[in-house]
Amino acid sequence: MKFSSFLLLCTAVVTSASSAHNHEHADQVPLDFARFPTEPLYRGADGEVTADAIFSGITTFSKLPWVQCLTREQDVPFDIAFLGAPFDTGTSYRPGARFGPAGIRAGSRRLNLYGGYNVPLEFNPFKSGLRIVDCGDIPVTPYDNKYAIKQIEDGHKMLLHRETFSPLGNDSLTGEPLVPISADGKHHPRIITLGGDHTIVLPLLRSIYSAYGAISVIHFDSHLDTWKPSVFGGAPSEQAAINHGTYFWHAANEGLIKNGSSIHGAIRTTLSGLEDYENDDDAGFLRIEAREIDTIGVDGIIKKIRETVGDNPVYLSIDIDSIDPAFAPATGTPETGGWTTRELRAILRGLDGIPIVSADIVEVAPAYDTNAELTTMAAADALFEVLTVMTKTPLGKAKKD
Ligand SMILES: *[C@@H]1O[C@H](CO)[C@@H](O)[C@H](O)[C@H]1NC(C)=O
Ligand SMILES: *[C@@H]1O[C@H](CO)[C@@H](O)[C@H](O)[C@H]1NC(C)=O
Ligand SMILES: [Mn+2]
Repeated sequence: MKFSSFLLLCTAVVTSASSAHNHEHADQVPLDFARFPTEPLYRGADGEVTADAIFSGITTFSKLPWVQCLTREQDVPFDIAFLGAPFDTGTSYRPGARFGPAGIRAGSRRLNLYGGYNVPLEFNPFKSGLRIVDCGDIPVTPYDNKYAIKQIEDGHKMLLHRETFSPLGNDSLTGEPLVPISADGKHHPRIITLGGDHTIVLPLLRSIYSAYGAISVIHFDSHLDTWKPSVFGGAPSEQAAINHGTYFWHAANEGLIKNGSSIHGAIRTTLSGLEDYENDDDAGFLRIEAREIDTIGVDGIIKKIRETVGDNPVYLSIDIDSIDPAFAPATGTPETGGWTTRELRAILRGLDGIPIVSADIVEVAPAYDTNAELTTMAAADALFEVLTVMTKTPLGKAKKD
């Protein structure tokens, strides 16, 4: 009995490795999946009985297959990768986001192939035909920020320039193959980075630039993060100048952000003065204040975002502190008066159809969480919306005649 189920498992592994593209979702079978007919815990719609339980086993994001993308398994193609960046030595207040990747993975246990149908978006991202994997974490030194930032850029870039597993498909109107939307004309897989404090977005945008050029950014955060180093902690040294309040200032000055088609949402921080907003304008961003949820509402916010980014390729960065600390307390610099988890999730679903080329969630510091794991669960659920939107939207456009 044991031996035959072992054989079954081997067959499944061999099949998924050798077949080009199958519609059985073999690639998305949860990590610790095992057939075990005598002690059924779950019976799927097709009568398949498994011993896989949501509270058991090794924890990857959504129990996705773990691929050692940066080391031993560099030849395994994928379409979307989750990737941890456990860096938190750029924070100004509470440290601890280095445990974010592990925490967010733990918060994602209940989201997987068998329970992954997103009701409002009417789609199961794990059954999209795309191959989604968890690549583990980028090795990040906690002793040298300059080196760590380079490690994050190089790790992300390595994955971004891999072959994709799935072809783009054909345009539904013309039947012609879609062409990539990248600046270099190539196909690129998408990466969802688990932070880490927000500093990591500087090396991530440097990597994105290598494939897409300057990119439109959608940024959910209670803070601007476009502060000049002289205003935000950067006075002592060149290294202090790169931190979680200044990385967008550096990114804008390096030309990584598309001016005028990038936008912040959920802003509610106090300022050094109104000149912070002038400085933010110079960095190329429009702003949606957190309190606009009470005036224009979720639909108005979605409309403003869509008008700003148009049909540009978009990089999405989510600071968990965009959510109110009542719902997501475990973060580096909490600000009251934020959005509910429900509101942020609805806004993320409103991005459906926007070509999001990569994304991150940052500033999750699990040590400050409740015993009920509110924050890590909110982070994982927000990413579930992002993953659904991504899998519904191919990174291609119709060929122009
Ligand atoms: C796309 O169209 C090509 C012909 O241009 C065809 O060979 C291919 O099977 C189509 N692919 C899909 C996914 O329909
Ligand atoms: C973005 O455009 C505005 C308005 O034209 C300009 O003032 C600002 O310097 C630009 N920012 C960057 C980073 O190029
Ligand atoms: Mn923030």
